[in-house]
Amino acid sequence: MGFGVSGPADMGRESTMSAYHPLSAEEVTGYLAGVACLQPRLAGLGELICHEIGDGNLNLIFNVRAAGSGKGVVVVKQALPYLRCAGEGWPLGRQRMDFESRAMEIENRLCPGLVPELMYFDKDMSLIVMENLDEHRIMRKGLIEGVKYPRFARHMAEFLARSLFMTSDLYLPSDQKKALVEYFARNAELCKITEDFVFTNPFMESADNRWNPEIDAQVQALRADARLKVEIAELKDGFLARTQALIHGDLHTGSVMLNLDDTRVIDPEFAFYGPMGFDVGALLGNLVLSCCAHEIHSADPEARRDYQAWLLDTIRQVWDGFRQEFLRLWHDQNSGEATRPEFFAQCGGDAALRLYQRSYLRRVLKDTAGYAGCKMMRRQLGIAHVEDMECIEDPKDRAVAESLALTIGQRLITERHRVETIHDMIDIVRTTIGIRSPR
Ligand code: SR1
Ligand code: MG
Repeated sequence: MGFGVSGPADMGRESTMSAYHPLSAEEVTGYLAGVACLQPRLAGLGELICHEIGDGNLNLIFNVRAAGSGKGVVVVKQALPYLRCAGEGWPLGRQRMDFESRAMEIENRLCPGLVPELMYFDKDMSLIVMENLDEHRIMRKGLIEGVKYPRFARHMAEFLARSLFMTSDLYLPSDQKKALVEYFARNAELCKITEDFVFTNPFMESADNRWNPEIDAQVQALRADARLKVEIAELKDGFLARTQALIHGDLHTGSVMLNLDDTRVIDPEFAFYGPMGFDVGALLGNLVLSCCAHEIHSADPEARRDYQAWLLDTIRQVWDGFRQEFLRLWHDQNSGEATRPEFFAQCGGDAALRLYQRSYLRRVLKDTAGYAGCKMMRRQLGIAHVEDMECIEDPKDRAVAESLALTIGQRLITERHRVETIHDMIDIVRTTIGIRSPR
């Protein structure tokens, strides 16, 4: 149990190129040749070729392959000193790579096989070198094509349960947990991105917002909805004030790389101590976004029903698997400050603890519904949209999917207090889209 906060900054930093500058693809192979600890892995591979493949909002991503075999060797991720999607006029600290490498190291320890291996961290260059997942693809792209991933739910349930339980007060002694809270609280700049672009700007007038003019009337109505604003303010307060577990912080379907057999969570640069439901909600909310987008992507009604049913059942499986694994860990490794066994000993012991566990997980589920709603809505209203919707060319068609996403998001937020089981959450999706219940 326990992990210190010094982090992988102590991973051998033998590189000679220490003055920060954004690398070009041409420079990367020379850079790697100067990192002593990587040489055993690179030996015998011959010439390496490198391409910059980043299509995200923040960083440079270099894919390094062996020229001979074409096989992926490593991926190099380097922080730019500005927000890539906004341009150089929007400065952003490079320290985020410290938090990403530290979070990756912790996730590797807690969830082996569910995150890419971290091979090297160069603090001065704000870069990490990690495993090349060239047999995986970004989940969002597979979802758009209607691919079903049979192991995803089980893998993500395990990732969520282990990463959240084992960084919480349920597992860690309070001094260790507080040290981690303190360290990750310094990732304030990335938290501020979420505070602004998930919880605030999308729901008010802001120069960085953009939306499909076809849904303008709905957008204006949402911005004027006082009840919705009150609920979002409550969820935002949970994000700001609740240091429940070390969360990934940006766990959408673009942060999952997978194939039919294997699943990896990438990109934990937004990691900090926050509410567990923020991670679970981000993931499930993005599956719901896919469900909305398939109203258009799947033209054939039979194929659409089939894929939406798979998505909804996957949501159920992720939650059920998460809940089951979380409770198993709580039963087997109840070693933290929060529910010390002697506290419950004189008032019914296990039965009392079970009552508390049920209420704890019910609260995580309500948070999950609320945060899923916020994450869904911001993608239609704010600065950062998602490919599921953006790849629908006709604005009228896109409006159909976007409007459903907004209505479901609004309902998940405002109706979350009555969500008692995952079926209640799924029913909100089903009744809004008009998908018949299989039950
Ligand atoms: C400026 S908003 C950029 C977004 O990209 C990241 O993936 C996060 O979701 C963030 O909110
Ligand atoms: Mg990301």
